[in-house]
Amino acid sequence: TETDAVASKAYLQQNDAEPTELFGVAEGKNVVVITLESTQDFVINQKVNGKEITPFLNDLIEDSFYFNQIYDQTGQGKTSDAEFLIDNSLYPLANGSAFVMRPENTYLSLPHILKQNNDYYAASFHGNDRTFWNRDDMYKALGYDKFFSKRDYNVTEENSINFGLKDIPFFNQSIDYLENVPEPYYAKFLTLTNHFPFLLEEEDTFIDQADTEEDVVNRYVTTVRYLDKSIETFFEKLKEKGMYEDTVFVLVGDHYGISPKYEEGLSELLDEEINVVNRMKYQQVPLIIHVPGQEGKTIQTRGGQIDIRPTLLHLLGIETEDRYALGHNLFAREGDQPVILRDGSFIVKDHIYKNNVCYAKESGQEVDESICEPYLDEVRKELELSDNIIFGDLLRFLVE
Ligand code: GP9
Ligand code: MN
Repeated sequence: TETDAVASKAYLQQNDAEPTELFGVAEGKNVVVITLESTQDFVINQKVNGKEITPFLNDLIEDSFYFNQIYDQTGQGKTSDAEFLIDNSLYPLANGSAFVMRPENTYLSLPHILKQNNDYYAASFHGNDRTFWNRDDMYKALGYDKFFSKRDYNVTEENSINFGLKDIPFFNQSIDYLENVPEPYYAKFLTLTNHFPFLLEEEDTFIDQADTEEDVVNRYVTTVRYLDKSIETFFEKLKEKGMYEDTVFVLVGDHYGISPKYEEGLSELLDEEINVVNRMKYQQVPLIIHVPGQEGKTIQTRGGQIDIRPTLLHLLGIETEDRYALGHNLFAREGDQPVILRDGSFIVKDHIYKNNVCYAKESGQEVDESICEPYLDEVRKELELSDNIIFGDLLRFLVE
């Protein structure tokens, strides 16, 4: 009801801390978001048989804000949940995909905010069918002006694999469209090739497979390497066309690639034992924010995909006070706020909480529940509030 909406409003507004010296450094720039399909943070700066899996991203990180403690907060909605988190700074649903279940809602999403502030044009680019994850419907609610989907690309048997159009031709063809998109723009690119079961052709293989007991893990390395190459090509083309300087880039892993079923292979690859703490670490996804001309920095602040929007808006110089977000600006995040995963587990500085058990990160051992207890209420309240907003369509009461 409207009363709930007003009550939520107070909570949602209490979020953001002090402005930092980075406020507005990317003001007015175009925004390019790239979701890195199934990319987990462990691939960054990781070598297999002496070769980097992500040489381009490793270089890019040197000149970027690289957040190396960011957790995957998606649920069953996979890529669509990652998009939901980025655009709304709300949690996805506990069951199903909000894209499929709540496309009729009013959202105060990133495209709407950018439209209001600087008349940004919003476009999403993806080589798959437009109905997948109900994107064609949901994008209207989220405020996208344009969705370039499979029907807009030249998709042939040669340039496709697995789910569809390969990432390199995807970026190549996308650039021609991007050139004609009105500026400033918010453009979101959803990559696809690095998707389970991680299939790749010989001609696209730039690194040897790993040699663990799990073929899935062995192949994963090669498809991540291909994704890295596709981003390199994209950046090269953007530079050639003079479309690089005026853009802020956000690259983020959408969710895990190696499911618990194949974790033995991962443990072999990384030479780490499988325990609850390492498992939680494998839930981390890379978050790279690249502002051309800004000095790079690795930032250890803990966070999740929900924090991307407030962090980006900070760089764009857009006040977040009235933005109804559950995320926090990662440049200013203070104290020991828990990073909350959709299943109710959470991570704080020295502890993690998973399946109703509290663990010390350092030892991996179970500790007394009273240590995690002080966070439980906040965690429950925050997930509940997010669900109430979505199921009650509460943001419709708050639109100015
Ligand atoms: C398909 C893409 C991949 O369009 O979103 O699907 P997912 O990673 O969500 O399984
Ligand atoms: Mn995905």
